[in-house]
Amino acid sequence: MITFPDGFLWGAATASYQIEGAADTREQSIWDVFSHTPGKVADGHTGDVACDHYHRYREDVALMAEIGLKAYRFSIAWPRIADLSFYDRLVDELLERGISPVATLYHWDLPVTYDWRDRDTAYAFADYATKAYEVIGDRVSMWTTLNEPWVSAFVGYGSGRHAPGVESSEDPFTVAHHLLLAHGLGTQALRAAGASQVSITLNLTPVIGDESGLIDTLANRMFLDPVLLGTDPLERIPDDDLKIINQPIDALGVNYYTVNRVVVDPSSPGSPEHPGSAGLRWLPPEGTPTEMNWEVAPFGLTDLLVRLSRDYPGTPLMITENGAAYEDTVHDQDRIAYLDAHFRAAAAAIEQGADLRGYFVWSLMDNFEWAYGYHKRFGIIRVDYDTLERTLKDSARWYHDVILNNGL
Ligand code: IFM
Repeated sequence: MITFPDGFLWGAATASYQIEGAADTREQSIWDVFSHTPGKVADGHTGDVACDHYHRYREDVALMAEIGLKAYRFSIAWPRIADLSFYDRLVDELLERGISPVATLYHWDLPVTYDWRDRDTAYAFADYATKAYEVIGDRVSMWTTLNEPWVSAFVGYGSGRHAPGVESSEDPFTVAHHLLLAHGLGTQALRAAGASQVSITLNLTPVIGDESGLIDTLANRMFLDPVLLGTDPLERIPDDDLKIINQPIDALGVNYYTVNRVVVDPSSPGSPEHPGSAGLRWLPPEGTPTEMNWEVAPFGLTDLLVRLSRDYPGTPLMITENGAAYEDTVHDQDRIAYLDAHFRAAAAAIEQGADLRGYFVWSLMDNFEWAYGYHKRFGIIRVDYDTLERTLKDSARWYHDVILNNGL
């Protein structure tokens, strides 16, 4: 039997645009514009209705309680800034069921009036953080400033596969700088308002086969180092900003899905999401991949957590996302196998000294998977998109037992 430390925080995660719907009750975000632009999202899917969580949150919190979740990670839609009362109701409902609210301020649904290429957006983010804290700060256990700034910068403003759909090799660096600044200013704003627990979530992907270290810098270190060490491996961020970015934080959120396998190939143009990577070619996944065509690589999670504890000591770690898209069935043995292997990999990292405090499965329910629309299903709860009916998958029942036993 593998057991996890006492008080280990088992949870599940979602994000506002991916589940809430009720688009008519808020301002527009860049994802509303992007998804309504023909050809951007598979089959013209949008988040207008999504899982209608905005109206069905009570039912969803009841399902969380049935699974036995200790914590729920959700994101706040910045475009709801004029009226954040939905999160007030959600947080109360969670607490009534004994579930700790973990709130992310930015999971990609930027109000259309802003653009991350503008430095001012970072300051607007800090004002928004203050406002959000005023509404639910007294009841949130952990704040997360940003979710996966790499994706916002390099997929939103590099390859253009995500909103706002900008294709550029230079903008991602400006955007990454401003996002990091937003993290620093947002953390300062949350602290000034009274927050004791503040974190950031990074998507971190171990790289296999790149001796130069370039891809590790572009995928991982260019976010880790400024936040946790106050240094910039790319030497693009001015010192004054690095000081703001390098705020003490209480946890590092880690989103882990897979590894990057690359090989030197002088004829390769590289990847548009890793500017400067010409001469490197991405290899196909080894073994049977998930429906995202991502390699199932639990060893990468152990390596990553151990590396983080070694290179960035003193910051507790939380897995804020891990999970897999598989075919649409409630008998999801593939997902159980994926989670089982990754839970074991996390336990192995703890054995080796990693200070891992919690684990949030992605995702609580099937949802809008960005450019793939509703075609990729990550949920441990199935959503019928015709009726919006929810059904616990076998993985949710299996997870219930893991949580109950605090182990496998
Ligand atoms: O659905 C996304 C989520 O919004 C951010 N992390 C990765 C997930 C799966 O692609």
